[in-house]
Amino acid sequence: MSKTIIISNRLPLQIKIEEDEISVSQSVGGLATGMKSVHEDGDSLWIGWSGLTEEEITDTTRDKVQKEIEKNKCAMVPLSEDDVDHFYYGFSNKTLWPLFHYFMEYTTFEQENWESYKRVNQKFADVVLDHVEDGDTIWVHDYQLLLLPNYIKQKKPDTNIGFFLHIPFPSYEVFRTFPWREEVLEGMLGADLIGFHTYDYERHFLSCVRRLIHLETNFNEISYDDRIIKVDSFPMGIDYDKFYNAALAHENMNGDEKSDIQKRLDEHLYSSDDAKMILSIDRLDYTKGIPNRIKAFEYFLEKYPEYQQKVRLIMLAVPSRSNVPQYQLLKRETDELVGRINGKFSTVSWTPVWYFYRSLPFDNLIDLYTSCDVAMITPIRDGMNLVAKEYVATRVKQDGVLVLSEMAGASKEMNEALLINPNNFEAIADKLKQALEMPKEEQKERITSMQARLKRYSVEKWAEEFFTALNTSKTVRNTIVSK
Ligand code: ADQ
Repeated sequence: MSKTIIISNRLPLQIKIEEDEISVSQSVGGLATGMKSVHEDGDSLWIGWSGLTEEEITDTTRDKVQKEIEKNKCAMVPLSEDDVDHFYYGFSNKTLWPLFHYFMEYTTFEQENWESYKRVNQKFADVVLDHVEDGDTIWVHDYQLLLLPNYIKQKKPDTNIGFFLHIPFPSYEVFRTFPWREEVLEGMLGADLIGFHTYDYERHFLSCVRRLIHLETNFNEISYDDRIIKVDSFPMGIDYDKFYNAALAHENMNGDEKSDIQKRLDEHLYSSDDAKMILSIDRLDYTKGIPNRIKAFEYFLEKYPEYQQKVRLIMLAVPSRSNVPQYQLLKRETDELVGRINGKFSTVSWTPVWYFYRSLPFDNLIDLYTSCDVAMITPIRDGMNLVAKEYVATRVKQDGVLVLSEMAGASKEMNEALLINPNNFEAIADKLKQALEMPKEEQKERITSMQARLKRYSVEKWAEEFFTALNTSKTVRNTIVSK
């Protein structure tokens, strides 16, 4: 019987070793949730890196780690410290991540990192080849594994391979600057179905395939060797019910059950009749437009001084890739900007920005989502942005306003948000004012229609539609071959 193999850079498990004892917890991210039912039901295997380098796993702990991984229907790709440095921090995060997000000035092209990227993609392929059988369905995820589909297809042509990119695919003019552009395109073309969050990313990819490796495309199909490869957009959703139900439970909470964070948020909200809160949540990443957001909020307070003392920006930045220099610079810049705006406007009873630099537990995320009147999500570039969707899902009273960057993939589906260009501070200030003054009826109309769409197109549905398309492409291929 054929099985399903899911492959991502990281396994959906958090494994920790302390004094030769290991502890394992399940990841709660969007991908882990979306794949949950596929992975738990039926015959399936998840292949990825455990998060522990080979140097961190000792002879005493190796067996225990291995057993836990197998128990969770996973298989581990062994990565050394050197792999993590060059493949992950080097090529994935200093080349592909900035390039694909149009940050050319941050992009480095290092031969040594490219060699490591190829080597590690091959390591993934070796583990896949140990487990795969003809007829299996394979779903490869994201920019760390662009070469993997082809490495598998070369050895196992009778497998059905899907690839999904979670970040933007850049336009031809940007992608053509990349020294290893042909190899990467050919790597992706090992897949039978290639998925993106939006139609624009799909279009960019097809244009690169035509112009750089001169393949024929017919609408969203590519003829390559003797295969037809399908390219399509699958906008990723969230676990809508999980966020909605958590917010509903939060509504019914009594005073004693409230977290300290919730109590502090309440203090501000009840401080005056017109006190309001604006929320932003992201990984601390330069693509998320955090400095722009602080500057735009500063400009808003200057342009509309009547909001001083009343409106507060609650900004949660989750530490990320903190050993990459650009992220260290961003951290410093963010600290300075928060210091500047708070120094400039604070009074004894009010500070304009509350800044948390840490990862908060799920319950506290719900505290933030449900307490804030406006979510201000202003990435410079973002493949999708799930935070925007999670905010809307938690608005159980159908109030609240989403101010969203046009540069986030999510903006293509969320037309009822107030859309902004993250570089236009004038427009952001005006939209913030519009959001804070929006009549309840209008808020309800906008939130209700976004909620209906998010509920319909949940992350489970996203995974289901991708698999259906992948299995259809297999059926079509079989028909062509048998003719
Ligand atoms: P990310 O860049 O990580 O994902 P995003 O889509 O916003 O960005 O997802 C972040 C996730 O982390 C959200 O589900 C959020 O709830 C969670 N999170 C944020 N802060 C947290 C905290 N403090 N504690 C716990 N969880 C927290 C990449 C791409 C995106 C794309 C996703 C999915 O960059 O564009 O939307 O993959 O494809």
